[in-house]
Amino acid sequence: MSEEDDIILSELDDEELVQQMMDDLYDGLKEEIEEGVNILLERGWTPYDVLTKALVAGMTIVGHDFRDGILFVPEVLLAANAMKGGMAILKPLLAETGAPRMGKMVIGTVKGDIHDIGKNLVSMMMEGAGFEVVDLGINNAVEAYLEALDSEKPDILGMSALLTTTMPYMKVVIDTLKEKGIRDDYVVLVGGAPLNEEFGRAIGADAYCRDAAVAVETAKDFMSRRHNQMNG
Ligand code: B12
Repeated sequence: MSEEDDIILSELDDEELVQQMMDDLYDGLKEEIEEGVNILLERGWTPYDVLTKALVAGMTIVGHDFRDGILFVPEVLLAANAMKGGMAILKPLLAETGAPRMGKMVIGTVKGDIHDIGKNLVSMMMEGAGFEVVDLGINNAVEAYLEALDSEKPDILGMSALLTTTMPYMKVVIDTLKEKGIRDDYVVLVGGAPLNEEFGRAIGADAYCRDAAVAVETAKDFMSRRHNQMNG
């Protein structure tokens, strides 16, 4: 490689570095992403800003080109892998705010769906806000949710779906909770790119959350309402 091609990440200013990180995420370069994350943190960026302004912003570009048929599954997997490398560095930092214990959440991606980046982000942000999170991973059938609700006794159930073909499964889970007479024991939050508020209402969720920050705010809101109810 010639010298001109060799980009030294630490010599770029913030704006150039973020731009380069978006390119590196696009190219699935995990080590470069990890290095970029560390440089931004050393420069005093908050973990949340690194997450949203570099990683999530970069993944949005990947998403557009995947949709438009410019990128394909193998490339997107590499990008996702690079993103996870960066997220692994940020996770302990987002969780170490020492926030008081807010409540407990069980979260999982629904059956047939293996997308987990958004779910993982929600888990990280919830932990950072003081929630205890039990992550069931991907491809969860209704039985897996029921088992976890029974054994973990959370306040909140979170479900994630990224495919229009898997999002209806959330209704299967909620309907099963209704049948068993336990629907109102939990605050049910749903999320994922193809969902919207109307869908959340239609399937009987308590709320649809557009992103991880909204998920945290919504969860806090419900917890304080629950708390007031118990005291009132
Ligand atoms: C990365 C990716 C993949 C990776 C997943 C890697 C992984 N470990 O997750 C791989 C390559 C494996 C993949 C596979 C497939 N994918 Co894909 N994928 C994506 C992509 C590009 C990005 C998703 C992502 O990570 N976004 C970044 C995160 C941060 O955002 P997010 O997931 O939306 O999460 C945020 C919010 O939605 C919300 N949220 C999410 N979950 C939850 C849960 C709760 C409780 C709450 C409160 C909030 C919340 O908060 C999150 C953080 O802010 C999207 C494009 C897109 N626009 O979404 C396509 C996309 C979702 N995939 C798509 C498709 C079609 C597929 C495949 C079917 C492709 C194929 N032909 O094989 C397979 C399906 C596999 C399966 N059975 O699940 C389509 C779906 C189209 C549709 N209408 O259904 C999309 C939209 C791309 C497109 N436009 O064509 N994919």
